[in-house]
Amino acid sequence: MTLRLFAFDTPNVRKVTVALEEMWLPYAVQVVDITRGDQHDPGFVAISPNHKIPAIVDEDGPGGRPISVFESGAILLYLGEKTGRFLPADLRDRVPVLEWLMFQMGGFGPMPGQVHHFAGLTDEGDRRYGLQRYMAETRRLYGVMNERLAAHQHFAGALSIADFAILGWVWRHERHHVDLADFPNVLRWYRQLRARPAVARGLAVPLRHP
Ligand SMILES: N[C@@H](CCC(=O)N[C@@H](CS)C(=O)NCC(=O)O)C(=O)O
Repeated sequence: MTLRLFAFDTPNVRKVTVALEEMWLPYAVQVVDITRGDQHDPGFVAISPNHKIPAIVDEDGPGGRPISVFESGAILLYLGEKTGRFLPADLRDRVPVLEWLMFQMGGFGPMPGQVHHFAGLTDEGDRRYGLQRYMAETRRLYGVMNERLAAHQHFAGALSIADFAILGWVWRHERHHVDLADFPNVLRWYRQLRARPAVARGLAVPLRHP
């Protein structure tokens, strides 16, 4: 197996497992249990200097030499380049993929991630303010996605790494308290992606120690 994925069961990792399955790339999972602090292991930090999953090591990198990649957006772009799939070669077609990928990386990930954090607090004052702020922004982002998908089957032309990136977080909509029935175009898109066998495999691959 030439490609190792350093992973735990989280939205940013699920983007990558879905992409790997859709691209038919063989890979081995190395669990990094972030609840135990494995992300601070010096061996892992050497490939992921921000102490976060996901990261990959591809023994069969450019020029046949190994390469490591951290940050899920960079990993998706790398895999798209490597396989020539789900990332258009034509610049005009690639721009919307980059736009929606950056939309996810900069907003629709950090914002619902804050909802996950504040929803877990016990102090009611802290909890209320955080949830009010980040749930409003998360719902606004769902509104933007719903608008986009009103006139588009996918986020950026044909199915792309931008869809996989966004899927990783929509997959956790219940945890950030969003009812997809409020965003019918997102619901339609989500159901369509979940019906794909490779997506189902990517969302089911075990990412925790047994
Ligand atoms: N921007 C990064 C975010 C990665 C990230 O936040 N990973 C979380 C899990 S989803 C993590 O490793 N958390 C462990 C920690 O913060 O200590 C990416 O998209 O790869």
